[in-house]
Amino acid sequence: MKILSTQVCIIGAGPSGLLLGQLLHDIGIDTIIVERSSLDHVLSRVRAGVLEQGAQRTLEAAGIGGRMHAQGLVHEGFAITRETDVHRIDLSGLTGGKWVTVYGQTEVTRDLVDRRADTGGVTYYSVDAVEPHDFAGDKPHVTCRIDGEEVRIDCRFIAGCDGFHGASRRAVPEKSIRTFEKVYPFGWLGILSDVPPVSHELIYASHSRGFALCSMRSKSRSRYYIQCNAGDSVEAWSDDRFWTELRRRLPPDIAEAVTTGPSFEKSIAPLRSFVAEPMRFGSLFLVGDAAHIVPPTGAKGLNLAVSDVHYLFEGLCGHFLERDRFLLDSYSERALARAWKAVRFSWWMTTMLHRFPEQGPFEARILETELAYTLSSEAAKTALAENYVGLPY
Ligand code: RFL
Ligand code: PHB
Repeated sequence: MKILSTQVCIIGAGPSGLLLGQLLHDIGIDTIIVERSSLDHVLSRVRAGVLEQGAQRTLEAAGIGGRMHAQGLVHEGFAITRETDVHRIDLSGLTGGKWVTVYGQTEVTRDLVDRRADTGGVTYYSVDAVEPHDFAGDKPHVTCRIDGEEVRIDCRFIAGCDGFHGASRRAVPEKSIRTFEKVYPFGWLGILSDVPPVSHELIYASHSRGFALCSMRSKSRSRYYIQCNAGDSVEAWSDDRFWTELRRRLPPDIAEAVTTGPSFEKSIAPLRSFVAEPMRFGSLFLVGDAAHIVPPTGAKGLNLAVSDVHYLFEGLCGHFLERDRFLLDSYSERALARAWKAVRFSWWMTTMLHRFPEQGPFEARILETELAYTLSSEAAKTALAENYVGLPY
């Protein structure tokens, strides 16, 4: 067996793993990243689109602000439509000047991959059988298979950045972890198409036929989603069927303004809220989607992954550079406190804006009233805007 050694072994080269790896690498803390998928696969995944300012600052600190600032689109507000009405949420006006940036996760990942390559960080792709071991103590290791060869990576800490289906959380003994989960009875069918977005701001549409979202990746590339049944398959949704259904869920003047075209990506994402507690098990830390999942309605998943990385990076700096354990010891508590607030917000936005198949008439009226109240109250809109732009780290 080949033996490698590093200070922090990072499992997963999604945004959490690559970002943590870069921040540590830049201050001279040695890392090895092991990723199950190929580099091509990692670079082709289409996911999140909205970055909070706090997340942008952390990405800048990792040296990848350039393209994000040049190509990202600053959004100072978004619209919520309710059947035929349109209401603008003035994010900047309601939060004392804050905004979000629309810059795709695919681009963030590409920037991080390029920066790691430029700065000589080590990442192994297409790695099989990754498993963390002995993390109850302070000499953990990770075993895996790289190019068919069995490899053992000795390290001081393991960062489990391997997403919801990864190996890190699964390695934790059942008695040491508590999980909380809600699975929603619908999914999001999303498409990418090289057509100009219908509006320069995002539109979250609540409609009796179901939720829809008009988003974008650039001024010439649109990202649209519609709520679909949990069991739907992509094959059942031709482009024509998608565009027709999207338009039906938008107010007529907006529907008419939608430019349609062929989609080049189409996928269905299930919706789930999930939290694992704690986020630290001895020398193993869970980060990002490995520890928590939120439905995409609040645009929080990637942003939470970045705030986890921020807290863990501070903790690891304390440990390696200042011999101070406080921030590392409080990682789980700090990360969970912020994560639960985003879990609450994402659940609230999802519940308020979607149609639930099992909803009775009482719940339906309550949710209509929740939306009517939110759109008519400055206090409620302020709370919505404060959460949407991102709570402080
Ligand atoms: P990722 O991105 O899942 O990366 C985990 C990486 O680990 C690898 N891996 C393993 N590697 C080694 N060994 C194993 N056993 C492994 N198992 C897995 C995987 O291949 C992968 O490379 O988790 P990370 O880094 O924590 O990042 C989280 C974000 O990807 C996620 O939260 C967001 O995409 C969620 N999300 C959104 N977040 C936002 O902040 N704003 C949004 O607008 C937003 N929109 C979305 C979204 C997610 C969506 N989907 C597809 C669920 C829209 C959608 C449709
Ligand atoms: C996206 O552009 O993919 C996107 C935007 C806002 C959301 C979710 C996804 O709430």
